[in-house]
Amino acid sequence: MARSDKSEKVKTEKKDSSRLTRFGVSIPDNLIHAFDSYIAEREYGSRSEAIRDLIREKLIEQEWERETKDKPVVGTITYVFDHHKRDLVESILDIQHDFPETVIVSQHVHLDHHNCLEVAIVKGRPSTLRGLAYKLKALKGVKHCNFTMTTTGSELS
Ligand code: NI
Repeated sequence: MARSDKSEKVKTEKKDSSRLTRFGVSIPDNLIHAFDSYIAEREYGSRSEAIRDLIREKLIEQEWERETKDKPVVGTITYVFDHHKRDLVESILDIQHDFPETVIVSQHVHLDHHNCLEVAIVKGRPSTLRGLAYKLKALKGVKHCNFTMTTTGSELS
């Protein structure tokens, strides 16, 4: 890092009188290396700055979700998982069966010898869709899970 967290803290405190909280985070080596590359590509001054932006992004997402309330939306849940974990495949199917009205279609692609990718197209209340995405993401062996929401189009002119 070009600038240490400590110097950044002092600088930010001068600029903005709001109090800063420092906390420790445990992250696997490979994840922090990838995150540092992400930070370098976007020319962030520090990890703290990048983490703050990511947190803001998630909070804005949540706010948008709250505003849409019960209006149905459509979305996609994309996840990559380890094909060799047989229980995992069963668990994914079980979760999808718990949401029969929500999952419109899911498409499976065999990426390589170890990995599978699935895209589920989903429709329903934002909270339901997010709940489904969280369940899939939480499964051990799901390496990546991305959830996007969009409008059903009915309110677009
Ligand atoms: Ni497969």
